[in-house]
Amino acid sequence: MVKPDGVRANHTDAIKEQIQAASFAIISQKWVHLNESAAIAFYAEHSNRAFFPSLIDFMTSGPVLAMVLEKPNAVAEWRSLIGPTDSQEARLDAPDSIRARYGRDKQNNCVHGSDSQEAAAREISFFFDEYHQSEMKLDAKYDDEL
Ligand code: DGI
Repeated sequence: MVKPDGVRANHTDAIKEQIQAASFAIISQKWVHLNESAAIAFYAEHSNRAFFPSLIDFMTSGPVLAMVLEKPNAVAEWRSLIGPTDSQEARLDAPDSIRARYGRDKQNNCVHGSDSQEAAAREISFFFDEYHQSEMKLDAKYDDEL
């Protein structure tokens, strides 16, 4: 997922170029504007953390681009391409990573990546199953760019 900060700063095309250069196939993609209940559901595992309210504000602040990426060992390969959670740490440890290049800090880190096969299955279903669509405001205004 390209998060609201990455979309706002127009990094989506550069990120897609990095995705393709790393030999991922983009299987599906969709613009979505998460509402509060959708953002809370997506990050439910962090609901007790002090940063949660700020994370929800951030994740609902604008549209995101959700994508299904395919490649052997895709979960680990994508996590490696995006770099550490904290963009400042990423600039030190993984300077070519997406978060190092386009993120700002721990929260405004530009992209999301599922952290396991199970999370990937759950998150793909979250964004792409019709059942969940009523949870989110779809952002159709960018659709002709896909
Ligand atoms: O899987 P990641 O996105 O790399 O990291 P995560 O699952 O630990 O955290 C999910 C998101 O929550 C992360 O991308 C940004 C936010 N977050 C994590 N730790 C902090 C944080 N936000 C703030 N403001 N402060 C944190 O310490």
